[in-house]
Amino acid sequence: MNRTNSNGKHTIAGDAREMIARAQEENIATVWDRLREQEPQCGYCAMGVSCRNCAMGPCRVDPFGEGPRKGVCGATADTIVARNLGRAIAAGASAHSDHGRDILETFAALAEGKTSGYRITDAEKLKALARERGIATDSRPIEDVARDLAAALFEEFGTRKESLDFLARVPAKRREVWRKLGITPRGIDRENVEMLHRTHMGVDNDYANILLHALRTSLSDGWGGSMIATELSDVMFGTPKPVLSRVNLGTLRADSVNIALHGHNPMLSDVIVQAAQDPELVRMAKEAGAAGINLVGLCCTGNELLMRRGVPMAGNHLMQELAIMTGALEAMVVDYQCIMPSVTEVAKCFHTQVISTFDKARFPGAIHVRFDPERGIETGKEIVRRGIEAFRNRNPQRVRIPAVPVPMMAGFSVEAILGALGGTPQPLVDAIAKGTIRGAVGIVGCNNPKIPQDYGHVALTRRLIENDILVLVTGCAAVANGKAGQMTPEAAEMAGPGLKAVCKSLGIPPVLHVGSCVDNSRILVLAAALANALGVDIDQLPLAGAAPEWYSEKAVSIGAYVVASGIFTVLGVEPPIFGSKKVVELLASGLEGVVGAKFAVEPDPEKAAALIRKHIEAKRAALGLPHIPPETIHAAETRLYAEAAD
Ligand code: SF4
Ligand code: MSK
Repeated sequence: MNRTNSNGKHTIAGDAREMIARAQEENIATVWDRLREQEPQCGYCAMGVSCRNCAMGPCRVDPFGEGPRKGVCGATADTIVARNLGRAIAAGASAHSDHGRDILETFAALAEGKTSGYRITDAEKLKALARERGIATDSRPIEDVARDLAAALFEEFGTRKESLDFLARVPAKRREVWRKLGITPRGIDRENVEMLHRTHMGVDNDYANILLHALRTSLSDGWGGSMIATELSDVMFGTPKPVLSRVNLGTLRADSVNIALHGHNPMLSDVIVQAAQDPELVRMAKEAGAAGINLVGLCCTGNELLMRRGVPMAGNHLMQELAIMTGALEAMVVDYQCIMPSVTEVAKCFHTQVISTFDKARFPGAIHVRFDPERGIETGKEIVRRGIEAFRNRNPQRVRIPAVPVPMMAGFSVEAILGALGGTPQPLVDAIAKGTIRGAVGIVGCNNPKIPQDYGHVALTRRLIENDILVLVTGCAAVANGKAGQMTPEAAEMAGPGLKAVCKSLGIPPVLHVGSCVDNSRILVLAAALANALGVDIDQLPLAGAAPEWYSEKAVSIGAYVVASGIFTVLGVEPPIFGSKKVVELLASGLEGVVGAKFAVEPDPEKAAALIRKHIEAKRAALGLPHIPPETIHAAETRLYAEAAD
């Protein structure tokens, strides 16, 4: 294959550029090469008007020209686009919620005393979760409370309830919006199964009705499955507190056994962190000639470990192949989600062992070490031992570590943010009311090779903080900002005068790392707390969301639950909906009158920043707060990262 030689267009990150150059030298295929091989990608699929939901198809309809206007069954472009979007949301919501259930199963086993390597780290949070559900906590052994809480949370997945328990956190006005629309999320599994049922041939053919249920399905993720994952991970592994760490491929060490923890679920990776400190294993590593055992994170498993344990972060989504290309990685331990099947192919060019760990996520070419909570610590040790053995096969001539790590601060759980504010959201409310901080934006989601890696995240974030807008980040957006040096307390210097003063007085960065992608539930909780403090609905607040480089179905679900919760959201990558004018109109306009928020699509982060600023100032005006007239806000003339984006 003729490899691309335009790595400057692929990424703004120096470590990535160097490794892409190595891939070209050594003729190793990467995600960018495979994207180019796929081009031109199917226009019908890109517009969302292809359907293979039954064996009378596959069908594709032509919403504009001479081609067929309906599928074999008679489905129109509107129906097909809405069905495809609904199925994508169900897949994303299922991924988050199945992750949540896996955590819950381990938590339930812990409560029964059947695990090894796990403990209740935040008993206060466990009790608070129990009290939210009316479970008695006084004078009871913590294991009993945990058992009752686990039973109550299993019920959240079922079919017999009218509403999820976490909805008690939602402002009453928002709950009423959902009740009137009939989209109050009930059981998590129920909404997802119903979404698949409705999109079967010959069930729900009304695009608007399909999309309403898609919102309901996404809400069962944000206020259900994802929230369970976040809250129980905090209980078992600790509620994050601010922590200083490092990021980029420079976190790999030439003198150490390097093990990367990749995927999304912290259950096994957390015990691997414990195992890597085992004196016997450290001794083994030294005997093999290494200075020690160095763990690094990739993607959201990395974010989980960074948030709670300060484990350094090797990179985000598009770095997974490139981390192997350093020649310094002994093992890549994968759980699930966002792990490219290609990693086992790239690993064949080096000494790296790819170790899969979940029976539901197997990778041909990987070694499988099965996760079992009853043998957590033993499994963790076995994996570390394999990494040490692989170190003996390392070829030092092949090691090329391309960067010096950049410091970054993480660990901003809702509890940590409120703690920094003195225990209540009031100081943040006051700062927003005065205009010192204009508003807050959650920038979330992935990397996508269709966009220069990190460009969307970094440029949008920079523009917002310059304009006194506090930015909360999760997932790959957080890692991108970390690599760009925008996540240290010193980065307050990059912010506008108001935000800078607040950050300096609190010793925090202007860009707060809130966690992994299930931890977008923390952003919902914080938004609800702000709305409750002001006695308004979430859609009245000067807030916005953005997913500048999203790629996954999970991101579609996140975007949907953020909008359904009342927060305007800007996407940097076009979703496959443009084959239906009606669907586009509903999502980009009509939803505003229904849930008080809508989507926009804007690939240029400079223009996205202007859109978001206008929105925030309009919300400020509606609340009677000092504001800049939105019509005076335009995209910046000069571009910070224009060179990389060209
Ligand atoms: Fe074609 Fe209808 Fe079957 Fe889809 S459901 S593949 S549009 S016949
Ligand atoms: S989803 S944010 S690619 S890891 Fe967590 Fe995956 Fe990154 Fe999206």
